[in-house]
Amino acid sequence: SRLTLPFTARADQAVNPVAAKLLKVMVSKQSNLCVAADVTSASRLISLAESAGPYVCLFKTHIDIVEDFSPQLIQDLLAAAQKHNFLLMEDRKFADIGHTVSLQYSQGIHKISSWADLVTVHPIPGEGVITGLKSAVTNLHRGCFLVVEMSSAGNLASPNYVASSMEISKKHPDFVAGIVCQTSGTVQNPGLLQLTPGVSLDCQNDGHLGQQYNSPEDIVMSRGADIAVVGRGIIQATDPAQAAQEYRAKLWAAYEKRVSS
Ligand code: BMP
Repeated sequence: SRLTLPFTARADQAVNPVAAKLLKVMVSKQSNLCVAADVTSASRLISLAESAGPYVCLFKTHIDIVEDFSPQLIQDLLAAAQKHNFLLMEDRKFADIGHTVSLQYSQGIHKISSWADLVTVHPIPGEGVITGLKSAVTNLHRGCFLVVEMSSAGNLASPNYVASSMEISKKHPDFVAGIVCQTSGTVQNPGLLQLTPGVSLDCQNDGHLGQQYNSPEDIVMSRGADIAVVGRGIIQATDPAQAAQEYRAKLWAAYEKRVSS
């Protein structure tokens, strides 16, 4: 099954080329850690890419929170990604009709499709949200993660919603690299990656803001994460490089335990 098959074997089963590439990066860096780079200045974003970069397979941005965004920032991010061998994911959570998301993906000041290997998408609009994104990127190696379940308290993803979302993912294996979800039964296909946020060594939640955290072991062993997303656990640490190293080691050990069980 997906949970016990090693990443190396799964890379051969991935249909989306970015998923295959990501799996290979994970194996070569021994990292199933994605850092959520939720910082609001270009210099902090780049310094995080430099400090956490060696320990992550994926660098997840919310590019619209950067106060001093410029095209140079994208050049710097791409250079860091190449230097440290990680992929870039813009966590845009597209959630509109196909035509609108095709513009949001490729136009505006951020021109996301020109640099982000991966983006996140809410399946709420139906299949058109994916066909819209695909229509903006002919010939580029791009992919998306479908957000089918969220980590936040009281989120509205019912079992029905999750099941229908997975049906949508099956129709677009060329573009869907993986699934953002919280439970291990959701993703069966070994060619798809499960990305799971809500990971912390120190906290159970973030107070009244709704985030809910699990430990690295839980997220990989019980909740089925292939890649764990860590934001504040790393970026608010006194030493982000050291924190990234610690999360990477714990998450990779949990993955090795999972595949050997
Ligand atoms: P933190 O580890 O600081 O709580 O950050 C989690 C990150 O993952 C944030 O960037 C958030 O946007 C994202 N995220 C999440 O927390 N839950 C989800 O269900 C989906 C997300 O993308």
